[in-house]
Amino acid sequence: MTTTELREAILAHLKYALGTDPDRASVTDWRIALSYAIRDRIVDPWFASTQAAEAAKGKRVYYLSMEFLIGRLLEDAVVNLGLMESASAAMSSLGLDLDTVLSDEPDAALGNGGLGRLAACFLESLATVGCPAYGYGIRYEHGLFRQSFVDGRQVESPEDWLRQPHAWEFERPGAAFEIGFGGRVASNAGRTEWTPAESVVAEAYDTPVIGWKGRWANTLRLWSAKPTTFFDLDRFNRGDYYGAAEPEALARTISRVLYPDDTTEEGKRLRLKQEYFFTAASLNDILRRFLSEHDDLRQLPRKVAIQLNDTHPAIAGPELVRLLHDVHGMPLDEAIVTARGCLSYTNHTLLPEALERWSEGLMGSLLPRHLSLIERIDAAHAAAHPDRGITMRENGEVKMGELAFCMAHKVNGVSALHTELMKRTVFSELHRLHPERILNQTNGVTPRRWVLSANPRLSGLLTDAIGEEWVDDLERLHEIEPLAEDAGFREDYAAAKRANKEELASYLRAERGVSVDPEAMFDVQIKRIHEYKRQHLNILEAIALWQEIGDNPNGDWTPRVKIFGGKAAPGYVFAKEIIHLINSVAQVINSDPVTSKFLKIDYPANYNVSLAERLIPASDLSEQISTAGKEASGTGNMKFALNGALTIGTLDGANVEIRELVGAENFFLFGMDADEVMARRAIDGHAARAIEADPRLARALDAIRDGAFSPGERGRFDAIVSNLSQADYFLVSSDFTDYWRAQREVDVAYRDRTAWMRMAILNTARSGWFSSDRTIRSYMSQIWNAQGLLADAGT
Ligand code: 26M
Repeated sequence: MTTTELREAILAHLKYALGTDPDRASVTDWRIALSYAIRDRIVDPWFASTQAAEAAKGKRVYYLSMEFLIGRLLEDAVVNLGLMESASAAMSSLGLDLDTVLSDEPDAALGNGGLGRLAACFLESLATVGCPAYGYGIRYEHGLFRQSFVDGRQVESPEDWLRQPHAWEFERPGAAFEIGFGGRVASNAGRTEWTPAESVVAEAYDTPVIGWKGRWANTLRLWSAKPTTFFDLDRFNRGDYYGAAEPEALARTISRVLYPDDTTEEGKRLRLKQEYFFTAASLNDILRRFLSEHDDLRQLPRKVAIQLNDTHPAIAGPELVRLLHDVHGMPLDEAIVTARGCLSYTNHTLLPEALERWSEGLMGSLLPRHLSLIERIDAAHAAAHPDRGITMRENGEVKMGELAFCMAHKVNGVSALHTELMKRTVFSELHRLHPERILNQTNGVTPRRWVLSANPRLSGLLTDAIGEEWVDDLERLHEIEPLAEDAGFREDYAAAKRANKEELASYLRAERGVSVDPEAMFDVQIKRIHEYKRQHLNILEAIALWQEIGDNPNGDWTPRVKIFGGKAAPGYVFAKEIIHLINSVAQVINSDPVTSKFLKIDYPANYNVSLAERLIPASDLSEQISTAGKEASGTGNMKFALNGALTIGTLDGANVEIRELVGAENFFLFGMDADEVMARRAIDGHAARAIEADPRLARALDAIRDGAFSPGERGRFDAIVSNLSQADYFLVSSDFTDYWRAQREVDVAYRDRTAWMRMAILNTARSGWFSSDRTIRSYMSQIWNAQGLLADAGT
């Protein structure tokens, strides 16, 4: 598409779709006009892919996920269609800067963190490799809350991404299913029938997902809850206007808002409704599509692969059994085996507090038939394994991990270490009974978003050096390995990093009024705030460093800017304390005239996908410092390594694999490994011992305790101090000394710029394996038995 054609298309949409003209148009109008113009280019490849998939009559993959953390869509589409240059030229010919227009788009934040972002990377890779697939989820009216800081404390407000016209979705009133809740189960003539007491309509909204070079496109189908009746006319006529609107409001509540990961008990009932709502709608849709092409439901596993992204859609097991057995009359045992042949399950965490359990009371009242089927499935499993030591139900609760495991033919972890720990801990008993079921699929990230579009400077350099093939064949990055020894390439690589840092520095100055020196090391920790991720270990090190610089202000310190980003679940009190501490420490340290040329701390509020795209390309050091054994994989860690940030990290999650691939000499390792963690926890008074052995740690904790960061309010952070001195379950104190040592090694290494750049280049060169294309191909061959159809789309 030429610049002129694109320009004309934009102007036509501005006029005919938005009803405005160039003199009156706002940035948002231009952005939407551009989006429509780009969307028009997606529709043909999208149709071609759908037709190719229908003609092939092969297997389709269905990715069921409560979360899709997509971020902005326009730039992704422009990049994948190869229209970046035309779009930029077209916009400037209209007097606009493309970047300004692209950044006007609100993030689609329909996810909490790693799990949701992984789903978004997978969708893009599924399209890039040409695998016929659908993503299924919920069209939340409000995504993840917006975060702001008031006096250093997190304040949440609702997010409103759908307020502006949404150019990417197509409403499908014709694709709708009625989803029931509650009611009675009755048997007659040997057939069991569930009669729900209430129901809502699930209506589909489709967003095309276009792969690299527009060769293939899939569909993300999100369900929106609508009432079965729009309003109660009798009540309206009686003058009860609020009452008349009630059925609609109640129904819509189901897709109103994304649940933030949380520890609170409230709203559990609505969450279970959300899970069943989107799972049931998706399964109905899948069966409808299957039956339009085939007639024998026993063939289902040959044509349908359903991936459960965590246990949130685990009710798919009993629901599919119900559809096959109750509705379509397949014998129960056969229905269970058939369902299992379709289903597979990904586990994303071993943290006990995050493993889903539903009380049988709640489940029985909302999903009575499903509860009875779970009992039958459990009984069938017990009968097949008389020596089994586990059950799906315990203390009046259904354990969704066990249910998902028993209803899946494959169960996967998300990194090598995590998968080993799954076998050894939560699923040890089930693993013994089904030794073939668990397998590893190490996570990946899409290079189109996380390198090509987030880091155009690095991308240009890579393409100049080795051609464009790396974009969908990321292991080709190995070809730049020899260039680590090429002084000219190192300089170009350093200049690209430097320019990214300058751009971030001006952003921080403009948006936050913070001034940072691009010469300093940019040390970045961005992820959800959680005790196991140990942002407090990072801030403790900052305090100790600040104290040491203060003792010796004329020392030869390596300047650093520590940047934090991330949200805490609204009900997670301790995580919110950590946020408050980081902001309070930042305030004191940043205003210290003696130390501030060596150490600054910044914590921009409302970290999201778009902010990650700014921060990662500008980072020198990636903080991946979770307690070993607790971070299932991490995916941010991969994005940093690809963009040439060196990692300081523990042997946790995919860090282990990153270190193996980039080389131990190009990775700053510290801390206990997972086995040492377990042993350390058994030592009485481990935290107190660690503090006693390290005066720096003791002094940093004393400063917090004495109110150095809470003037006039000693004891403000006692919850943190006493946690770290006593129970310290996540072993912050025990790992501090080695973390400090590794950080000082980082300081020394950063001063040798040649050596540092060599290491950075090797990180980029050797991280190509972390492309989500590799992950998806591996799911296709090892779990789904699905074939790519790139050649068949003919685009
Ligand atoms: C949150 C707040 C309070 C208590 C528990 C949680 C919580 C912890 C983990 C909720 C959900 C959790 O796991 C879900 C999840 O997002 N897991 C992440 O999945 C990513 C993709 O596989 C991995 O890269 C991350 O390591 C993993 O944490």
